Amino acid sequence: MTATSKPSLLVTRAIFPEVIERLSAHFTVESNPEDTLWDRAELVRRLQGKVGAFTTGVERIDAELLAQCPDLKLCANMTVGYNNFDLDAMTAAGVLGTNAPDVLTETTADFGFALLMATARRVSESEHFLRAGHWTRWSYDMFSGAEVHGSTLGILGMGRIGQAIARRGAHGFGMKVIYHNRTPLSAALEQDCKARYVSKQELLATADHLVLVVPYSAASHHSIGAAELAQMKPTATLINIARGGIVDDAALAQALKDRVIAAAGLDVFEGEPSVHPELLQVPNVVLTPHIASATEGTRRAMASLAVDNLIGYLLNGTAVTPLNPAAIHNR
Ligand code: 8YV
Repeated sequence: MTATSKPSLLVTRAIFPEVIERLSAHFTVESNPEDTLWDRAELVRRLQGKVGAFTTGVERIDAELLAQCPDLKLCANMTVGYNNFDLDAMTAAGVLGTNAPDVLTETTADFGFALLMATARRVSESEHFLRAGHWTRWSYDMFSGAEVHGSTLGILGMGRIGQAIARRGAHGFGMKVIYHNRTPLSAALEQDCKARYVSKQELLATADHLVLVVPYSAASHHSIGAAELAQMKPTATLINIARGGIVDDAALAQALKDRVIAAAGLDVFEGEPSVHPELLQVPNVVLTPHIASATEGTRRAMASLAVDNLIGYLLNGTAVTPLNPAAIHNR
C-alpha cells in the first residue's frame, strides 16, 4: 500500500449495494456481484493483499488458509453464527473475527415460531395435498395436528434467540416453557421468559415442541440423534433453526418414518445446501432453505454491522462485536 492508496478488502458474496458503497469510501473493494461460489483456492487467491474480508458465515477460515493470507487482519461475518471460524487459529495468526449478534434476534425468533406452527399444524403437508388435487371433501380428522397454545415448549440453548422464542411462547401462546442450557439464566431473565431450567433428559421427555437454538460446536455435533429422539414423546415436534449437524439427519429421517416423534421443522441441514434424501421423502417434515433471518430489514442490519466492524477495526482499531479480542495482541 502506498501512502495515499486505500487498504484492500474482499467481499465474498453478492450483497446490498450500500455495503459496497460504504466500504468503498474507505477501502479498495473487490466484490462478487455475480455471486460466484469460489472454491477455497480461489478464495485464498482473492484474499492476497487484502486486510479484511466481509464473510457470510460459510467461508472456512482456519490455520491453513491464514498461513497463505499474511495480510489479513479481520474477517467480519454478517451472521451471528461463526462456526466457519477456527478462532484459536485466528487468534494465533493475529486475525480478528467478528459476528453480527442482536440485530437478527427477533426476526429469527419469529421464524422459529413460524416453523413450529407450520410443523405442529401440518401446513406444508396439507398444502401439498391440496395442490395435488386430493381435497375432495371435509373429514373430521383431516390433517389433525398438535396443539400449540397451552402446550409445553422446550428450548435447547437459551441465548438471545432462545429467550425471544420463550417470550413468544409464554406470553403469546400461554405455553409452559422449559429450557436446558450450559448455564441457567438469572432469576430475573427466567421470570421475564417465564421459563424453567430442566435437565436435557427432562427437556426431551417433557416438551411437546422442542426448539434447537444452540451454537454448533464439536460438543453439540449430533447432540440430537436416535437415542435422544427415542426419549421424546411420540406426539412431539422438533424444530431446528440453529445449525446443520446438531441433529443427526439420517437418524431423524428414520425417526419421522417410524413415527418415533410426530413431525419436524428444519431450516438447517448437515452438509447444506444438500438435504438428506430420506428427509425429502418423509411427509411429516417442513423443510426451509436456511431463511430464519431472511427479512430485508434484518439482512440489511446484519450486513451493516459487518461493515461497522470492518470500518471500526481497520480504520480505528475498535470492532463493535469482536469474538477473539486476544488476536489484536498477536499482530
Ligand atoms: C444466516 C444464520 O443467514 O446468522 C446466522 O448465524 O444462521 C443466518 O442468519 C446464515 O448463516 C447464512 O449463511
